[in-house]
Amino acid sequence: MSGYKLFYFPGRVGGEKCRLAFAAAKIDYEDNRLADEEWAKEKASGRSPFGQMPFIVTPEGKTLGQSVTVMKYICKIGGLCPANRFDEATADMITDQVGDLTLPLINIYNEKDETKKEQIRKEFYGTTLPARLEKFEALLKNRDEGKGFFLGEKLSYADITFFDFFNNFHSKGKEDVPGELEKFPLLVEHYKRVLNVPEINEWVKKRPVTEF
Ligand SMILES: N[C@@H](CCC(=O)N[C@@H](CS)C(=O)NCC(=O)O)C(=O)O
Repeated sequence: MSGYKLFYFPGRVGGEKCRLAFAAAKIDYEDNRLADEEWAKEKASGRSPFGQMPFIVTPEGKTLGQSVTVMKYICKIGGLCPANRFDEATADMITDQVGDLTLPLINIYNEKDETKKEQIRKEFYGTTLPARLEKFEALLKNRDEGKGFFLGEKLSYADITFFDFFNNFHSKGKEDVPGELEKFPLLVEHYKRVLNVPEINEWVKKRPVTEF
């Protein structure tokens, strides 16, 4: 055990990109999956930096919150970060763009009015997402004709974030390629490439099966 501890609810949702990062970075950790009552106690202890999960406790006992920050930190210490500053900024750009795409998903989930829900869904899946995916595919093609990862030959946190968005929220944690990617052959191959990174594939196969 490396001494890292991750704290999140029992599902994938916002914690899974951290678990994927730990797997890809080959860093052992304690995958603490807290039930609501356990979280209430943990939250009351004040240990989580912002009173939210996911957060990690490092081997030195320091804490770090915010899922993207944790995911990037684990990738950086595991060597899954581009080597030059511009590529690192490009990985950040991709990660932030995926973050932007996650917001409409939350809006769709939270909307109680069925007509409005359908409107937001239609706008997102009919217009916004395909337009962004076209750009993601062009970015991928820019490197090695799209035969590798977003920043070249090596996996980085940009790939993990992009994969998690589709695997977590669209393929529901299963290994299937989500339909949303169908019209983007290079992104389909990229999804499979990330899924087939041995450490990621091992984790996807062995992780607890949860609905969300
Ligand atoms: N932007 C934050 C959001 C964190 C967040 O909203 N966490 C939720 C679970 S997904 C949470 O901790 N809810 C329980 C609470 O606030 O008590 C991140 O990505 O980590």
